[in-house]
Amino acid sequence: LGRPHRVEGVVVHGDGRGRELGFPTANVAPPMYSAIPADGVYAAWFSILSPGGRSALGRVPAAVSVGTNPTFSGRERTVEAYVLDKNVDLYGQYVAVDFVRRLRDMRAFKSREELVEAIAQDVAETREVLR
Ligand code: FMN
Repeated sequence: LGRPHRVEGVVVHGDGRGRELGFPTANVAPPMYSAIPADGVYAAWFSILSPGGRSALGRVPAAVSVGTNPTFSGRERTVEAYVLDKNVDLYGQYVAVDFVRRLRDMRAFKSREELVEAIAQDVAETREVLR
């Protein structure tokens, strides 16, 4: 494409599990007919498109999960961004996710601990990729 694929949407409330896992995510609800990348984990650039939001955050790295959260037997396919190093309330903001690189498949882990370990690794890789 010559540029990263972008998915835009409003940040909505998820199951609230992410905070508990130590990796709170912004659940992005894209409009109908959006082209969502295949299930997996990605390094991406995250930005706020709402008026005034852009200056508040700029473009920041994010580790993004696309899938049904099989570890928790989820059914709904979600696009969830863990925004690195920023602890800001993103609910209701119109945001953009620019997918830079696919890191791995979405997996059903045997325990939360294994999932948390994998996400920590994803975050480290995201840092490397977007440095
Ligand atoms: N969930 C899985 O079931 N399998 C995965 O491999 C997986 N990888 C993830 C990688 C990253 C970088 C992130 C941020 C999340 C990943 N998740 C994965 C999703 C978590 O299960 C999800 O963020 C958590 O359950 C919180 O969901 P909630 O926002 O609906 O509360």
